[in-house]
Amino acid sequence: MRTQVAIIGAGPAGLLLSQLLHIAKIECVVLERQDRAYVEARVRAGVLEPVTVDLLGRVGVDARLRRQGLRHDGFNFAVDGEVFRIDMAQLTGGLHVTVYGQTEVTRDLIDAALERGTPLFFEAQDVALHDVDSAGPYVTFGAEGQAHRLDCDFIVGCDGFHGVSRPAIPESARRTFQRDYDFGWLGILADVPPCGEELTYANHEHGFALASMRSPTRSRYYLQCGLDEHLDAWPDERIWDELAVRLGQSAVGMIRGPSIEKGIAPLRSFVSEPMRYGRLFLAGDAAHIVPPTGAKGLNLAASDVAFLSEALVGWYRDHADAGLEGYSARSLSRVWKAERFSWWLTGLTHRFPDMDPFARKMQLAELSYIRGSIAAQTTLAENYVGLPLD
Ligand code: RFL
Ligand code: PHB
Repeated sequence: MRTQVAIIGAGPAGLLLSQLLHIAKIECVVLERQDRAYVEARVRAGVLEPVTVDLLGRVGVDARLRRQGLRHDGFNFAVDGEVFRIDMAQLTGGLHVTVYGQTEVTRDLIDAALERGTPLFFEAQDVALHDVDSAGPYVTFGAEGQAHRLDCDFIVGCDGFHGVSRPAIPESARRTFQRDYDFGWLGILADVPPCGEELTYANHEHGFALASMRSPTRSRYYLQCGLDEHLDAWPDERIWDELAVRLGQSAVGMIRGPSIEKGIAPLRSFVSEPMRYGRLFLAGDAAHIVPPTGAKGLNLAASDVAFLSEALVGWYRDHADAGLEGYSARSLSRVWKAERFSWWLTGLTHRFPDMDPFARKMQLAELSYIRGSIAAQTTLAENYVGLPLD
């Protein structure tokens, strides 16, 4: 087989890139290790920046998002149970985020890809990258019992943190920056109405909590928990009780119900530089991870592929390689700002194992300062709603 761009991974990054290339009439093939049902069922992010919504509109995959996405003009902080609101729209000149699950984004993009005839191989086995630093890179993989070789001009690694693309760059040619946190998030999904109209991020002496949602009838909640904790120790009733404590005022009237999904995810800050090696480009979680506190992971995957598709269009249409040369630096500039924001918001809202009473007072003072300062709220709001695609 031969194509122009081989895309590894059918998460948001790979799928959105395939559609951006499709409208630019650049051929691609997408190789995904998991089956379709698995990819569509993975519950992850839920908050889309305007930049991400615009990109989905640009590829014409926003009909359901426009109908079912929830417009959020603000969000709340709960500090030891007491609530105040950040009016994002007012602070940013009218911008807002959209609550629409990553599962829905993925489903919409897969439907569009299949409808438009984008070659998409699910259950691709043993995907391996070859000669990435030559002008003739190729990918080998197994599908439906057969071995395949896919020749291409470029390979894009959109295969997430545990994928095979980043390790295809020699260690001597990349540098990693990493911070692991000593806690995780226990997340639950339940078919009950959310406890408020907007999201609430809670800093409580027991630890962080977040009240989020997927729709007017489906709630998503998170609790900070220890990395060594097991789900067995967290029956639904204990989770609801703890949410009520940490969310305080904002959980008054919270409706409880059986969880339909439950899991613990570790928190990590990670960047691998550069995001290019020869004819191999990395995008999304393959190159960088943020802790979910700022809701930036999926949005960064989208901005990476926006930059990369622009660069590839420049290469194919105008035979210009300046875009490809500049891709890594351009993406990383936005990535590092989101890394900073996610790290800062994590530090502001979580309970750290080594936190002494002074450190806790510093968190409370900063939250109190934000509550009373339009300047501080503006900084927070412009980062939360997402920085522009420079
Ligand atoms: P993805 O979504 O991980 O997709 C990568 C795809 O590549 C496939 N793959 C391979 N395919 C072929 N060959 C291989 N060898 C392969 N190895 C892997 C995988 O099966 C998968 O389909 O990366 P992408 O596209 O860069 O998208 C990034 C986002 O998914 C990610 O940033 C966010 O979901 C992060 N994230 C969250 N972000 C938020 O903003 N809010 C959240 O609440 C939130 N929760 C989460 C998360 C990430 C999690 N992970 C990675 C474990 C919760 C979890 C559990
Ligand atoms: C979610 O709804 O899954 C969600 C929302 C906001 C975050 C993280 C996760 O910051």
